[in-house]
Amino acid sequence: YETVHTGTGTGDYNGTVSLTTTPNGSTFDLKDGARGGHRTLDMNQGTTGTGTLFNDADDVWGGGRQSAAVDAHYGAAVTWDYYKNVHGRNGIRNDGAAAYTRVHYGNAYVNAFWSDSCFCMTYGDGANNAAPLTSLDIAAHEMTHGVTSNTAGLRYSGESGGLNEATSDIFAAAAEFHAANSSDPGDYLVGEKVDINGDGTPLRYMDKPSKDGASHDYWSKTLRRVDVHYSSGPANHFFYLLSEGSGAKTVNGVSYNSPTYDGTAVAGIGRDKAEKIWYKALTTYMTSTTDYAGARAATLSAAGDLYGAASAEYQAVNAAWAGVNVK
Ligand code: ASN
Ligand code: ZN
Repeated sequence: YETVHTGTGTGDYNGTVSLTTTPNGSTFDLKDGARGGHRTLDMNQGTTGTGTLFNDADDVWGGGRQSAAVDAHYGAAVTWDYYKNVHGRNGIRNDGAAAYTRVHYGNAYVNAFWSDSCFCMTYGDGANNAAPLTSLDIAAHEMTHGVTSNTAGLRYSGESGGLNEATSDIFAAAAEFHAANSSDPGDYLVGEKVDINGDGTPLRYMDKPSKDGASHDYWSKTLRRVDVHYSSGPANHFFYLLSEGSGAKTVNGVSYNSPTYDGTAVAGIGRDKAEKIWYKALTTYMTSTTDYAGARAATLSAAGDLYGAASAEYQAVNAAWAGVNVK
């Protein structure tokens, strides 16, 4: 029989955290019976198959090969809890079933990805196999690709691809804030705990996406031809403006300065409401071919449903889209 057990683990990015594990004889498997049976497995630098389920003698995890597993297992749990507690969503497909997680994929592989075909998330170990891409926001980003795939199904190219990517960045930030982990407080940055660029900078910035040197801050006709990780910029920027408003602001010790397309100031409505609006838009109004104009319409419909078409929230959605040149 299986029981839900609570162990502890120390990985690379989250301090010492609780981990939900499963007793296996006198040992413990890295399997989360409280969240659909989510398992974390060791690819041992390989690139095929499902890998080997992590197992530990004393349920105190971390060090060596276990560190990346601790972070990824924790990241999947906090993302599961975010969707459950905030949106009432029971797992990626809303059916209570878990995906699984593969860590130590490939040799010095500097990426992480979601796959519909395995219904699983996979993480490389980064440069020199020394910087696993297993931070909380990256885990939430990849798991959210599964949610998007099973809801709106935003096609992964053109403007819908940018919206797909932005959805992963938006809920990565949201899950990070929700987890309230003191080693990785919430922020509007993506990948800031993993030195993916090699110079200490985050991978993406939601307040002003162009700070990464490639993402677009505003919608334009050319956006449809831009890589989806850069055409996500205007939607990430919309979400920041809707949450926090334009101009200078410090949140959890991180300073932001968010511009608008024509310089008109935008007032934020708070992250909680912005998350509710994006989630409802994603799960009820967006489809595989939704573009930026469609995302504006979807979020306005969602805001209307949630707060009324005469509400300040509805007007803020309109203003935040104007702030990124979607009118
Ligand atoms: N890490 C990337 C992502 O999740 C992998 C990809 O390009 N799909 O966006
Ligand atoms: Zn992505």
